[in-house]
Amino acid sequence: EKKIGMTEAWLRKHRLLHTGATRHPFILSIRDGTVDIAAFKTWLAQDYLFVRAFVPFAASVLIKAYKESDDNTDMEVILGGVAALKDEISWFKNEANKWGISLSNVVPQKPNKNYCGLLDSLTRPEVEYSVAITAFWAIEAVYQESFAHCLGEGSQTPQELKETCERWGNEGFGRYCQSLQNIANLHLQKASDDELKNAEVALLSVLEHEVEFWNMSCASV
Ligand code: HMH
Repeated sequence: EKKIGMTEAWLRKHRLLHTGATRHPFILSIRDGTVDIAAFKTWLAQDYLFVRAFVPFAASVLIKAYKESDDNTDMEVILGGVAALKDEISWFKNEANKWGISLSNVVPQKPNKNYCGLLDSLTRPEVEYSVAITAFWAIEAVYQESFAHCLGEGSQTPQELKETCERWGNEGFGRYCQSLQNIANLHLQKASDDELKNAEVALLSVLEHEVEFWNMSCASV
């Protein structure tokens, strides 16, 4: 029998917050087909800015993996994630075009600025690898779990939103998130009490900012 990892234990401990981030009314409205398209467009434009800010954070995690991990498959998993962000940015531009949104005029809203501020603080060299990889995994996993829910059994997701849901809800992205979680668990096993505290706080911050990000998208309509 396999002992559960630290990340699974934390998600159980903070179950309400985790559910709040992955089963938000915005996501539930996509899944049941009642989503307000204005909210979706706000989310799309704001998330484009978020993903741009996510790139330097991802790069900082890559640097930490290179320097601090004795297992070089860590770096390759993260490199795959970093490389995929180039395609993701192109996807956002193309999707915005389809919806008639001009990305050059988008102004980041407060919850987005706050979340990008968290990314920036986690980019600092003094942030331990175990803490950074925990946050990195959580950020990706919230989207994976949220959008996979929109594609699951009985979902009524509108056709024009299915591609968006597939982007994060597909099985390959699910396996990638699982790899990140395994890496995080391995490093948390070796972490000091202080690091563990910091990693748990980082996970909670990510979940809270994700809820605020969804709230922001809904509040725009
Ligand atoms: C707000 N969280 C937010 N945007 C994203 N694109 C992801 C997570 C996944 O990378």
